[in-house]
Amino acid sequence: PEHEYLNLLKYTLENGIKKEDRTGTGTMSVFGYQMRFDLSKGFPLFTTKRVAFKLIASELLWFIKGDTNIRYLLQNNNHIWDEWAFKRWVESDEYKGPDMTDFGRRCLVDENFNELYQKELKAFCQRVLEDDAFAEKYGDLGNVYGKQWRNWTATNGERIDQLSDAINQIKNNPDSRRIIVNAWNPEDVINAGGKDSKAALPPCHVMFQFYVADRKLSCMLTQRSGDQFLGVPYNVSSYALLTHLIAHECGLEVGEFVHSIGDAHIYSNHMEQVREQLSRDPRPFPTLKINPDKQSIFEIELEDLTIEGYDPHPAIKAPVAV
Ligand code: THF
Repeated sequence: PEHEYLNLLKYTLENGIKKEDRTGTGTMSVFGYQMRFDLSKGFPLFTTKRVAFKLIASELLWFIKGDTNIRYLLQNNNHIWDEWAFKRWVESDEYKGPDMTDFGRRCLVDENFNELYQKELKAFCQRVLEDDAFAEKYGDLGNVYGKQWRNWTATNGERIDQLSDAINQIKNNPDSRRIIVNAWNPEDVINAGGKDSKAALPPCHVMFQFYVADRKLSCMLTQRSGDQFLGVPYNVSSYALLTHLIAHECGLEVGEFVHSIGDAHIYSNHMEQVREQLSRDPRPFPTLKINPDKQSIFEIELEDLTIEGYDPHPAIKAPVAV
């Protein structure tokens, strides 16, 4: 099961092409790769390095709520989206602190700058937690996943709740071949990440589709870009969790999670970490328990989710490319 992922890492080391990228870090990249995980055989939370289930779960619950403001993540001690909100803040006209241009790269090569950056980032997070007006303006990532899943704005101004629609289809029209949630809104993607853009980042997981057969729910994710070392372990567990939650609500068993990635890359500053991870032997996947007293995915909270039997190898640190 975990071999699906380890094989992707190996395949990329052996066949990947050196490719520059937006962040300036450099990658080894392959194009078009698919992995399959049978969710009935254990919950795919990788074991060859420790992966923080709590961070994955709080991020997913944040999407499900339709929230796009990192305040909720910070309240749950989740810092995986900080850099993208921080970027919008330091590029705004209101920011008057030390120059943070290109902070993602500079903090890796300049220890003095890194100290300054860490301090500035910490102050930013603190302010998002404490200052409502500031949080509303600068904690928000714009039209990212939560917005598109729950609150897509149609051209006539009406709102579309794609996630609820998908769940209703699974319940009432399970043979449908149109059970799709699409996060890629071309209008919002224009200039995404740039100054005054509508979204801090164009979605990496572009769309997902559900499939019901034999009373089992399967999910396929189409991802345009996958950071194999940091992001992909999160993405796999996140969509596995989403599939479990929806199956739970709909009274179905879980089937497969199918993961298709367009540009699947290993960043050049993750190579040693990948080799270390590949030297380790995978262990059995853990199991997921969902509080049986809650049915709707919109009621589930962090405390309702438990992972049992997780015995991973130690975590492996790596810098994230912004
Ligand atoms: N950008 C890049 N370059 N990679 C990504 O994986 C990524 N994401 C999201 C948006 N942009 C991205 C953010 N998701 C970590 C994990 C997921 C992220 C961002 C960062 C990360 O650093 N994880 C560490 C531990 C973090 C911690 O403990 O705070 C890890 O070791 O797993 C992909 O959707």
